[in-house]
Amino acid sequence: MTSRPAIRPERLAERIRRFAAIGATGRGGVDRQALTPGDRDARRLLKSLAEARGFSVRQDEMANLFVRREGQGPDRPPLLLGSHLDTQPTGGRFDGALGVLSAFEVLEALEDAGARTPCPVEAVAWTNEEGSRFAPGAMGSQAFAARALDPEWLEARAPDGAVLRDELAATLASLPDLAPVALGDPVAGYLELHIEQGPVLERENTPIGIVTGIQGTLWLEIALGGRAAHAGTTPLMYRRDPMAAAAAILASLYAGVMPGDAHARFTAGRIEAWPGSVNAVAERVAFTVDLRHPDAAVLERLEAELRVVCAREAERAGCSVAVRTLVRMAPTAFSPAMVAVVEAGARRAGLPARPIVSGAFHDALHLAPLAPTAMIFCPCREGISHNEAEDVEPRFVEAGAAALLGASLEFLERG
Ligand code: HGY
Ligand code: MN
Ligand code: MN
Repeated sequence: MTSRPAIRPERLAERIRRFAAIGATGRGGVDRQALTPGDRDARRLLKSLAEARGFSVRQDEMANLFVRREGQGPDRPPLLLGSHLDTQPTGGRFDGALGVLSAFEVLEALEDAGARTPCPVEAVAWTNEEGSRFAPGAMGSQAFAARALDPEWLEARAPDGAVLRDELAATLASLPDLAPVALGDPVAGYLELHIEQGPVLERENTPIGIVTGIQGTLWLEIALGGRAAHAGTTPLMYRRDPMAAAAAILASLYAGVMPGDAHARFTAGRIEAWPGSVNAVAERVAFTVDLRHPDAAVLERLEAELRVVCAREAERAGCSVAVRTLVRMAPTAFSPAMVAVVEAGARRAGLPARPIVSGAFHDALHLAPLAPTAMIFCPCREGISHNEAEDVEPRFVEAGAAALLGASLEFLERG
């Protein structure tokens, strides 16, 4: 090693600005949803930055994108650093991108220092982490860990009508001639830097969260079927109104069931009515549920209570009800050895840190069964995320990247 690898904060800040411009919204956020032209533009930019530094770029059949810096043992499994480049429809500049660009910054810091690493180090951008355009979320990392795509995913339709099969093919084709990576290729270890997306670290003015695990996540679609009717002539007692059933279900869950547990996170984020006419009782109403909890048994109990409420209120309204599971992710604990690497990395960078459990799921959840895995959090302003106002103080961006570099060096030195 000719010099100590070091993060260049201004270079990283400039990268974050360049990527935030791809899909920039008028309110300071980013709309760069998975497998859209904007997603492809970001991938092309990452590839060109990588090739300018002599790194190799590869992708697998789920379009997960790997930027590789060779080590002394080219056949040894790589240390993977990464996150995602896709965003929510009204997302922020840092959710996902901070992790991918800080991972790239670590590769550059190693390259700048002429560092010789025992194994390759790769920055990875996982496909479709958000899951808002095509469910489930964390699709790319899930396929990588399962060593296969779920064929059902290929038929998934986005709210704009696009079909995943076509969008994936277009994305793969947008980076022709890349060397292939097999899904599930061996990985020596995985580290992910991400914004906390909650208020804890900022409130404590702690620059680094040592993420010990991720809470459980359940996504459901509740579909209610009734009978379309005239809004003006049909008395309420003659109706079979799925909107009335949905309202009763949501009122019962928001006001009754969920407040009973301080750790429960219940969200109905999307609701659709068909035919959607102002003066016709709906025939069908469907809404999504995102339910989370750190305790698997409690999550199971809350799901059971939710299903009872759905059946009861649908019956009261004379409607049918179908509950479809879109995503089921069990609570995950990261490997203590890798958590210790993150702790040592923060110490090495001279950064105050504290343990924390992630309320959001991340690609690290799927890597955890595959290889020693852990995450690093940095604070974001007022914990706001999945919102165009998402923001991170420059000092926390620098701290996060420095902790990622520190943890990477710790991991590489422990061999
Ligand atoms: O929903 C999540 O937890 C992730 O941020 N996509
Ligand atoms: Mn994210
Ligand atoms: Mn997100």
